[in-house]
Amino acid sequence: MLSKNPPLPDWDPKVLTQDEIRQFIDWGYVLIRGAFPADLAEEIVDIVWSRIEPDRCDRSTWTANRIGLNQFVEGAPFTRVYTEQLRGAVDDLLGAGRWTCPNRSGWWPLTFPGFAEKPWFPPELGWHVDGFHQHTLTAPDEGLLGLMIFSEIGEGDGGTAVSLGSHKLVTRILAEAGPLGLPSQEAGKLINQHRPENIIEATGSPGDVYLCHPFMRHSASMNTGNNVRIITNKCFPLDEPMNLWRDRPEDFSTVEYSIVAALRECGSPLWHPDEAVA
Ligand SMILES: O=C(O)CCC(=O)C(=O)O
Repeated sequence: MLSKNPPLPDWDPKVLTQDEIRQFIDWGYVLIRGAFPADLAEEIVDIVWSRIEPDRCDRSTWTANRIGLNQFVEGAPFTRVYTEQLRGAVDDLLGAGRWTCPNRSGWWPLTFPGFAEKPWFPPELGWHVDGFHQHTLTAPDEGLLGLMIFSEIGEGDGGTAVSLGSHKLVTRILAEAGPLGLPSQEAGKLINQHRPENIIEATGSPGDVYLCHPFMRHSASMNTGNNVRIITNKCFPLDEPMNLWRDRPEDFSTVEYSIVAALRECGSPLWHPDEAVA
């Protein structure tokens, strides 16, 4: 459910609707359907298959439930996924001119069918917030978590499990840690003292992109479907640390605003910028 108050700043989003921006602030994600063309996804999937050992056409070679292709796919055709629509949506969340469009993919976690049976259930373990950087409220390292979908993912097909609204818990934990924040492992331990709530599966079609809050808890899930689940997890870093102390509400990016809103909601104090080390 979307909250009604307080009213959003006087933003002029390029792609997202007011409801989508409100959803991002409340629940930490938006889903951009058809953010890039499905035939481009197919072209890139061919490249991914050519770089891994399992054979696309020979199921006997699918011997693990999960394979991570740690290589980036760089340059064209990959760069064509950053369509005007996708770039506009990222602008709406991070602020135009505050991030640089990447020229490559993220890593590729692939999950294979045949290792778990229906019914799908949410993972018990593996919940985390991305990034090995020092986690602070303003760190620029992970501006957005992008889950970019390259295969058809229905329910139970191994879509990333995402704990909606968890950016608020993580905001509180990082606020309590103070301006120096926490190393990623420490942050992970504190976050994992809480059970993940409001779990959804990141389902979708080739070309869909989930743009998630940088503090979003998520975890890999078992593929109980019939097809290989292919996504790239693409981080969209910021050019500079976030600024949570802007004078005019409309100057905040949506992500900055969501952090300030979460602090207000949980009653956590925001330290002074002079103390902040991002
Ligand atoms: O495989 C997935 O669905 C999630 C992967 C993940 O958690 C990550 O890349 O951080």
